[in-house]
Amino acid sequence: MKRLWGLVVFGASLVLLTSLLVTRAGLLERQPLNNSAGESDMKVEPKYPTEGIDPFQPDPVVRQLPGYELVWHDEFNVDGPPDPEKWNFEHGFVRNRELQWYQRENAYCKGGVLIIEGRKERIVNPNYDPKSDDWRRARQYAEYTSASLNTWGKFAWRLSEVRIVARARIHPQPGYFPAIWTTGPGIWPHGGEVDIMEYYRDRIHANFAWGTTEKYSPRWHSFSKPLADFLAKDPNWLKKFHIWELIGNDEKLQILLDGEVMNEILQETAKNPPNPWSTVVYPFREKHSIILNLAIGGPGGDPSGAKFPMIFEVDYVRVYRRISASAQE
Ligand SMILES: [Ca+2]
Repeated sequence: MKRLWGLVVFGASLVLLTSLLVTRAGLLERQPLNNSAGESDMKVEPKYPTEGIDPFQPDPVVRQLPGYELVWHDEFNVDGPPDPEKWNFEHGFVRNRELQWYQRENAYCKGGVLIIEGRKERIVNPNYDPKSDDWRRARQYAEYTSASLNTWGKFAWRLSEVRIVARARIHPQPGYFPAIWTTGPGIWPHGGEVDIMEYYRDRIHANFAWGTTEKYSPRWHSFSKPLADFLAKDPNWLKKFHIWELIGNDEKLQILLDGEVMNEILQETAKNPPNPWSTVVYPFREKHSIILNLAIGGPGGDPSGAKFPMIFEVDYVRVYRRISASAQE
């Protein structure tokens, strides 16, 4: 039974992985749609509590949220490798013609945070085939390594019911492309993708993607803001941890950074049209898994002028589920 479950999980992961392999390349071509942030009257929920927290240090206190129950979290507070019960690790060349070779040893917990480390180190590609049309095989070497963790096949949550809270600190460099994101069931992008946080090329991005009538061709609802805007308000911004959130319900989803709405969308807008590949209609009412990664190159640009190691720090990921009004009665 256990083996069977393992096969199911492996199969599901493979399907997801395959779809992701093919399709995150869409990042390179996407154009921002209209940004509705700040233009609608969507009400922001109470700000995630941060009273008394040192912004420069990890926050070890797991917060309770009124109206929510904490259903899953990783505090990354035990030094050593990330918990394999919670996380899968991607391996090798994966998406977007990025430069890094993913390997699990580039992710480790230390001092209360998950550290994903981008290194300049040469890896011989065991799948190398100079005649291959597949970029993952056509490269003889990787010149960089990094790590990518996900909960595919292990944990997933219905985005219309949860508030995902992640505290992280970024350390920009040329070519630096960290992300906190989610994907839903089945073929991408019809299962949906939420980029709760991405950073590349001097901007912080917050995006939603879902399906169209064309295979592997997403509709994006994108927003990005120059890092300079944050630095203008707070010169120490990059030295601090920040809180990224995804808050969903049956009507809408919002991506927040330190309580500010970065991007938002109505469920009714993010609706897949009828298509041959997926029965999912509302991808953001489905169960999504979480991915944490640090890519190098690809949309992040040329890392040749970067200082290594590159570091992406995650203090915690907490998933809260809304206690519905009927459950409270
Ligand atoms: Ca922590």
